[in-house]
Amino acid sequence: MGLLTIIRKNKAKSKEMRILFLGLDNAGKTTILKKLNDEDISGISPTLGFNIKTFVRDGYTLNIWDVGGQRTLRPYWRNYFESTDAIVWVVDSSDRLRISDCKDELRGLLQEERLAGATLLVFANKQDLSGSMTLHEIRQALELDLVQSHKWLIHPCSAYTAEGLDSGIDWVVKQVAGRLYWSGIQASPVNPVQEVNI
Ligand SMILES: Nc1nc2c(ncn2[C@@H]2O[C@H](COP(=O)(O)OP(=O)(O)OP(=O)(O)O)[C@@H](O)[C@H]2O)c(=O)[nH]1
Ligand SMILES: [Mg+2]
Repeated sequence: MGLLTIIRKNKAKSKEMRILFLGLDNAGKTTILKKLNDEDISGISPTLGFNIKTFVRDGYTLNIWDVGGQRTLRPYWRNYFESTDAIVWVVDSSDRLRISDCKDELRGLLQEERLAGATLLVFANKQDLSGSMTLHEIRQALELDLVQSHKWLIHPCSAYTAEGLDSGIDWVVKQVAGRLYWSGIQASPVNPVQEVNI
């Protein structure tokens, strides 16, 4: 029995997925997760370590790791890479000043060997703010069209209004489930970018 088959079988038993929420500080990672869990989103402080949240979606257990994004904490991100099935990269769409930093950090992440097979969702958060960057602007600024190493999608959302959150997570679950649990799944084209306007 091949290693991949063993991994698939073990994962299939538990139907678990490990999802890593990363992005610059203030992007809205913790707020998104609290909103998804119907928790109060007022008074959230910067994450200094990490939070873990567990959700059940479509019969899959999602173990989500939300790691603080402050510059001094970023060297510790690598401690969370092992066995990651998907990365959710959260972007503050109103933060034009740091979009270049955001690109550099994402680029570094995508070069990590331990994240090689992971699906990538880019959440363009804070779309409720007027003047926030459009999906097209963020896609260009992050140079997403150059990303061939990971299956990716950029998706607009707002943790305040909840728009786009469920549909983004649903895409992640579908992609990971397709890769890990459905045997004989038909391969879909690389990087089928869908843009959903909210
Ligand atoms: N307008 C608006 N503000 C948001 C949204 N999501 C988060 N915020 C605000 O952005 C700030 C940062 O949110 P956090 O969830 O703490 O950001 P984070 O990415 O977890 O930050 P770190 O833990 O430092 O990495 C908070 O003041 C939130 O209220 C959103 O969709 N719209
Ligand atoms: Mg946080």
